[in-house]
Amino acid sequence: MDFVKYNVEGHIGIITIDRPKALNALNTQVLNELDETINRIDINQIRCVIVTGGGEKAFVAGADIAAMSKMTKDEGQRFGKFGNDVMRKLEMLPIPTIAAVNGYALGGGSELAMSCDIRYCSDNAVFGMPEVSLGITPGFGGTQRLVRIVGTGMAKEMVFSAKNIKADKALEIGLVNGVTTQEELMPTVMKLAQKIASNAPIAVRNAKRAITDGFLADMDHAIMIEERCFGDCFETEDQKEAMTAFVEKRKGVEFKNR
Ligand code: DAK
Repeated sequence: MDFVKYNVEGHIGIITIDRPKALNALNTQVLNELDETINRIDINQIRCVIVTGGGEKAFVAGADIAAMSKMTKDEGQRFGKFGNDVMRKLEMLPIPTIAAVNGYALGGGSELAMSCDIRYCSDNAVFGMPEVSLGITPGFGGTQRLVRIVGTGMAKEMVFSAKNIKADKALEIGLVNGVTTQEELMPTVMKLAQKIASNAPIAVRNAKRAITDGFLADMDHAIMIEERCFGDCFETEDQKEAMTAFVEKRKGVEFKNR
């Protein structure tokens, strides 16, 4: 792979969009490689995935404008559909995902970060939805995910004005969960990923499913989704062992993902 790196550290998978000369902009090749990388993630081993950008300036500075500038309508539609499919595949990964936003996250870059469950950023990060300034609408789910994360008023202001926001504002509006220095970003996110990975993997996956699926459902249906996810955990060895350990006052349960 030329532009997407995948490293595994224990139970953590780290995806790096690594095209720093173009500020990690997403062209068809990058999206293809990201798609293949997501397909390769072994969810029996990996319990949390981190997505970040190569270099020190950008997470992802958007879809590749040079490539898009020459696209026909059909090519634009295919590009948009494929990008959307990849973002959706990332969003629907059964295990938690964290975006470590280490610089510019514009357009498709913001949309990639928003396809992750959790976002942290460095203090040099810049978020924005500049699409309308380029004559297009957000096309990788930005109009839909931003509104669900920050609410309609703020999402509409960002999308209609194409104004960028800095890390402190992103924190204030809930677009990110935390801001660190650049040096501290990966250690902070790794620590969170390890904490997630130390919990019962099937329970974490079921909790992700309950939150994601339930969020889009009406409350009666959402509660049923939660009940199913909760009930399923009682078929697992990890639940039996964790609760038995508690009753027997044993510490340090090693979860088996079974
Ligand atoms: N695409 C292509 N190349 C890019 C790029 C991008 N988005 N962003 C940066 N680069 C390249 C620059 O062209 C430059 O290349 P060279 O000239 O060195 O060859 C290199 O990266 C370094 O960039 P700069 O020299 O511009 O660096 P600066 O520090 O001066 O400025 C910047 C950084 C991030 C403010 C600036 O690069 C910038 O404004 N970049 C563009 C940001 C942007 O507007 N991004 C959003 C793109 S719109 C669709 C679905 C989705 C989308 C579209 C369609 N369908 C449904 C069809 C998504 C759209 C978007 O993401």
